[in-house]
Amino acid sequence: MRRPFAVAIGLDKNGHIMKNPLEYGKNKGKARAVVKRALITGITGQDGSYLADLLLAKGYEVHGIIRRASTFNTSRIDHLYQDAHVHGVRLFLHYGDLADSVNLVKLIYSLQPDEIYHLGAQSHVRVSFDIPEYTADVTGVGTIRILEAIREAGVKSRFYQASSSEMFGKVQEVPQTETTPFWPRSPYGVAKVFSYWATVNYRESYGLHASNGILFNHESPRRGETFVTRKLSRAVARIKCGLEKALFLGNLDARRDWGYAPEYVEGMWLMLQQDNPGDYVLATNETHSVREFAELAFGYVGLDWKEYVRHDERYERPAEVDLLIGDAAKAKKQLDWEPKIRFPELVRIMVDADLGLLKAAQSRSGVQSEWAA
Ligand code: NAP
Ligand code: G4F
Repeated sequence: MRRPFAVAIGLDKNGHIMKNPLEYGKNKGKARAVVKRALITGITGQDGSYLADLLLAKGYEVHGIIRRASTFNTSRIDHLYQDAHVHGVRLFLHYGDLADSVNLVKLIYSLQPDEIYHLGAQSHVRVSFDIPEYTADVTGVGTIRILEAIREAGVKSRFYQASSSEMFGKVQEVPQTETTPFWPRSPYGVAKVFSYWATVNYRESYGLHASNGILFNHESPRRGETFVTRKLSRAVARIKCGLEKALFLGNLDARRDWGYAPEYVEGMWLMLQQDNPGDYVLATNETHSVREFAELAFGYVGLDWKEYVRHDERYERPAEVDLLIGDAAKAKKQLDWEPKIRFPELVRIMVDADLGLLKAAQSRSGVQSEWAA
């Protein structure tokens, strides 16, 4: 399989960023105005990968910023790279980091994107208690770096900020809306509040078309393996196939408003298509506990969760967000956005996907289990 270094095709043969990637290869000389150009930070993450799928399907030229890593970190977008050779090159990846403002200014200046989707972040709440300063720098100050880069570069890019329901923290109102006051409960939540207000401030100060999506939890088979839903769906598959005997979790009482990620990236895109910028909650308006997720996921494969789930206090947080439930009425009214995939279907999608992955891996290695048979 082709690997990511070759994907950095926004760079010329000397490793310099090309001013206009459409000057590359068979695209040389073609006018750029034909397609919209988007830049995605966090393109290798869950949301970034679904957003790239969506924008490419809409005909966009898509640029993504990836971090240099000693291991491959593009597994969620490898399928797009392969498609690129069939349908023409419309996906360009560039090395960069949210801690590196010079690189961000250079990229934004040279690319002149029509739309910037800022999804990159240290996004794990529990981990943010272990690395609070790093989280503040990347998840918080990283947003100001992008906003300043837009100003420095003098571009007219529309800007999307990946704000979070974690900002509501110790909730002041149920359900939470765009006007509910914030009370963050983690370094991650604090950093996201900073980024939220930075986005509002640059909109008000400089007239940027800058919008906040206040997104409640959204999950998928591409969800990172250490978030609770994916941790559960993977463990259910592995236990069902006899590869594991137990799953260790933290607080089972926490309640979340869980939606399906591909639907949420559509909402991001809709926000940037509006004449005026704004802030929008995206949520399902349903709340379920971690325990309910476990019960449904194990039950789906005929197992009783109580026999397998154990407690480990390492997964508890110093301060917890006990209850999240969002009201997305504004998004419904102004964007015509509403979620279709509900909680039980989401659980089934995730468990089916992890069972499928495991079965495929087992058949590649010749191992059979009762489930795979
Ligand atoms: P994710 O899977 O954790 O992806 C995060 C992305 O940010 C990855 O591409 C990661 O790159 C990149 N990144 C991390 N540190 C970086 C740095 N220093 N410089 C450049 N890129 C960096 O997160 P997600 O679930 O897709 O969420 C996308 C965004 O929405 C995040 O900002 C998250 O905080 C926010 N959000 C998510 C949810 C949710 O339920 N998923 C809800 C509300 C808000 P690597 O692949 O190299 O690690
Ligand atoms: O899956 P989680 O780690 O997601 P969390 O903390 O809600 O954050 C996610 O959603 C936010 C939106 O509200 C995003 F902004 C953020 O970037 C991220 O995508 O934990 C969900 C709940 C928590 O209450 C946690 O305490 O599950 C509980 N939990 C119980 N056991 C666990 C575990 N969480 C994890 N990660 N691992 C456990 O073993």
